[in-house]
Amino acid sequence: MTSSGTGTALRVCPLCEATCGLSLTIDGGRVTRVRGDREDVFSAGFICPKGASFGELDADPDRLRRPLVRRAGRLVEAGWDEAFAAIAEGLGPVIRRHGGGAVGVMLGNPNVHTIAGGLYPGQLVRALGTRNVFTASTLDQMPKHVSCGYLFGDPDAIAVPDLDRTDHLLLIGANPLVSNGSLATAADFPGKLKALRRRGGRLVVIDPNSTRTARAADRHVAPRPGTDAALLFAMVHVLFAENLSDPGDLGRYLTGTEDVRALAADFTPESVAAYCDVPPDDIRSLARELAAAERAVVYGRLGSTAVEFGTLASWLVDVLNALTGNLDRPGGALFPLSATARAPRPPKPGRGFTTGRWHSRVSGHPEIKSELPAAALAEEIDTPGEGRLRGLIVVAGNPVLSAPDGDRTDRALAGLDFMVSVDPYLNETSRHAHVVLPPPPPAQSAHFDFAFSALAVRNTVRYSPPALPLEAGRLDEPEILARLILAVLGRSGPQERPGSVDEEAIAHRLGKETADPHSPVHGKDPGALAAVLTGRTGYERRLDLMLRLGPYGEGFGAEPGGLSLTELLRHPHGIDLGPLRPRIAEVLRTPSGTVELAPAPIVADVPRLREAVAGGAGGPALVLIGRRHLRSNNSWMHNLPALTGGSNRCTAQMHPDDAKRLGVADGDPVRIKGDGGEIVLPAEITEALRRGVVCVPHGWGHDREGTRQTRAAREPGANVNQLLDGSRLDPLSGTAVLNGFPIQVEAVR
Ligand SMILES: Nc1nc2c(c(=O)[nH]1)N[C@H]1C(S)=C(S)[C@@H](COP(=O)(O)OP(=O)(O)OC[C@H]3O[C@@H](n4cnc5c(=O)[nH]c(N)nc54)[C@H](O)[C@@H]3O)O[C@H]1N2
Ligand SMILES: Nc1nc2c(c(=O)[nH]1)N[C@H]1C(S)=C(S)[C@@H](COP(=O)(O)OP(=O)(O)OC[C@H]3O[C@@H](n4cnc5c(=O)[nH]c(N)nc54)[C@H](O)[C@@H]3O)O[C@H]1N2
Ligand code: SF4
Ligand SMILES: [Mo]
Repeated sequence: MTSSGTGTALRVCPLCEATCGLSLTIDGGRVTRVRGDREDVFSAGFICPKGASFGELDADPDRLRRPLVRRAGRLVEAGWDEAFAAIAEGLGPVIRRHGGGAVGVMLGNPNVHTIAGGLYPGQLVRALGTRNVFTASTLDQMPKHVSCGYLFGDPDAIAVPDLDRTDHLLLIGANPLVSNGSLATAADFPGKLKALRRRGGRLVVIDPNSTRTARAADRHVAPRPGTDAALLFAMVHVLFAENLSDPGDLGRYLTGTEDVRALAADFTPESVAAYCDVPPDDIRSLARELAAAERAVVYGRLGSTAVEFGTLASWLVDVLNALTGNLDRPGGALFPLSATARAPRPPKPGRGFTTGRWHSRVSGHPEIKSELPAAALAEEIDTPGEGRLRGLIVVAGNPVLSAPDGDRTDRALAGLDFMVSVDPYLNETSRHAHVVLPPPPPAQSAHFDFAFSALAVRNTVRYSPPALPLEAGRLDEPEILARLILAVLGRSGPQERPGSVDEEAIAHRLGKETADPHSPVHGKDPGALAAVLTGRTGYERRLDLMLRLGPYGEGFGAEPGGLSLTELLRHPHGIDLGPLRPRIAEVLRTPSGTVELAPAPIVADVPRLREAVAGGAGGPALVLIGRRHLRSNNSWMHNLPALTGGSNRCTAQMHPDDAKRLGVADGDPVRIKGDGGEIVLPAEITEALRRGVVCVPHGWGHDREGTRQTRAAREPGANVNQLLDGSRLDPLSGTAVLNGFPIQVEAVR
């Protein structure tokens, strides 16, 4: 670490789920070089081009340095006090007149990569008392939460592939050689896949695109997009039909197996072959190989979640793991245990997982994990009537580009009475805000992975203090969010300390812990415990509390030698907490205390799949899927010189046969039409794709007025989500169907 502005500093990378440890060279108060930290306990030196751009990200001249406040229609720079006063003045009347529920909260992806995003959004939502909460989860992994919620009773109990020990990895709709992995936090995915094959293991990929990962596999199966649930059901069918189902030790925790057998009875490989466009024998061998492997694991990602049958497919992934005895077994799928998780308590049946405690106003979508579908954000704002959203707080999100029908979202945001964006950039979304609050660049921020430590393929714990001191005139993001909470509560006076937000959270947790007979601090005085916490800031004290009370914690003296912030600071490269281990008994929170393999809400969705399968090959002629690029990050890293240009382009990839039929040559502009609108972009002809599939990346369309991302605007690309109107959702999870939706394509003459 450095206070003079010169030297090296260690910092975990916040730019994707791989959470690599970086070593930053700092010269004159700037990051001048970035390397992988070889001594990092988790990543051991791995780094990718995005991580290497960390310095550019810090130094981007378009990054906002001061808050922006709308004055006479224009966003102008302002001081922090002024900005929070403007928020109190702007949101206050909305809340007084229409209630806190008239203010929505939209939380974007980077919240899972920041300390601020891990600690404050819950308090912000409670301060507003709003049920209008939207996040990127319903554009992403919500189907997995829902299926795990029903199977295990806890939507956050997600088993991850034990990459270091498996012999057979079946990847469905995932491209970790580009994404660097997701819902499976593993630094150096490329190295781990190589190691798998070196030890004689097999990699099998199911993906309609012959991706970098698919090309590295032993076997690649390319089904029609959106049909995986049927394919997986047929694999389940084969396991039962050929007596290959053997849950092993897990058996005593399983209920509903016979129901699954009955459900799978008519999903024969022959019956789904036309629909999936996969030969029946291929489906049989996929199932047999999985069952035959000593230690195998099925893992599904975005191509299995943001699809028409996302929850069914996510469920079937774990059904396959359970039936083959690979769930909760080394080399299979295991539940991580992070250092800030609640320490395991004696097993007790839970209340189970439910959804629909409330519904969205316009389309009646059920609440899921206290969230409404991101695809419904625009209609909740622009549909007149009682309960309409009039205010919005967006933290680290760009729904104009990342959610369906960007034009509608764009117009809806323009019609809000008051909008706040916490964002480092003036982009397609934040340009509508009345106040923009910019967090500092990553090198000036501390880092702790609350989310990804709970999804990592090995248990470790790391904390990065800020590598550089805060520039003058900056607030760190925890303080920004704490002050935003105070502004919402109407507590903006000069006597109000943002630290009170942290102290309230600490008091709340200690109140609960001291009342819990299983807690190491049961019966102790919460005030005295709070006084023991260390940390320079409120968020550090909260982290200290979570570490002390976590599964590896020192328990305020109950477990000498255990974790605390002080102990963690002694290990700048992190602390290894060991490989994942079986722990299903402490995970289960279902009413039965078992893995409920055939949950009623999921069973009720199976007829919808049967109907689709009955349609056979008669689906739409052309469907669209997405892709990611190593040098891109959703909608927001297109402004960095190191990551732009070259092959990182927004094109419509299609098979040569489709191009020929359409009369399109490589590089020709094509018009793509969908339910929500149309876009024009260049065609890129490639044999990698299946026939009938067009592939366009998301996060592009940087051509709107009033943004400040100079480089991105020069090569704007087109917004693929304009093709969607927000009505195509996986019904059980409210997740937008971003892959496998029908389109029409024509050459632009
Ligand atoms: N068609 C299609 N659409 C997709 C997808 C797809 O595959 N296809 N993928 C979906 C997925 S998986 C996701 S997760 C979403 C992502 O969509 P969003 O959640 O909207 O996330 P990003 O595009 O990553 O935008 C992040 C915003 O956060 C800001 N930001 C960056 N760092 C910070 C920070 O430290 N603090 C704060 N406060 N702000 C920060 C950026 O400037 C940007 O405005 O997109 C989804 N949309
Ligand atoms: N470089 C880079 N890394 C990233 C991101 C980024 O934008 N850039 N985004 C991050 C985020 S927010 C996330 S959520 C993760 C996502 O991580 P991944 O899911 O690994 O990434 P994707 O590239 O979206 O992979 C989805 C794959 O599903 C395939 N697919 C599409 N439809 C179907 C289908 O119906 N069935 C099957 N079987 N496959 C299908 C696609 O062809 C694609 O290869 O990546 C993260 N990492
Ligand atoms: S793989 Fe992800 S975490 Fe690692 S350096 Fe690249 S962007 Fe950062
Ligand atoms: Mo995502």
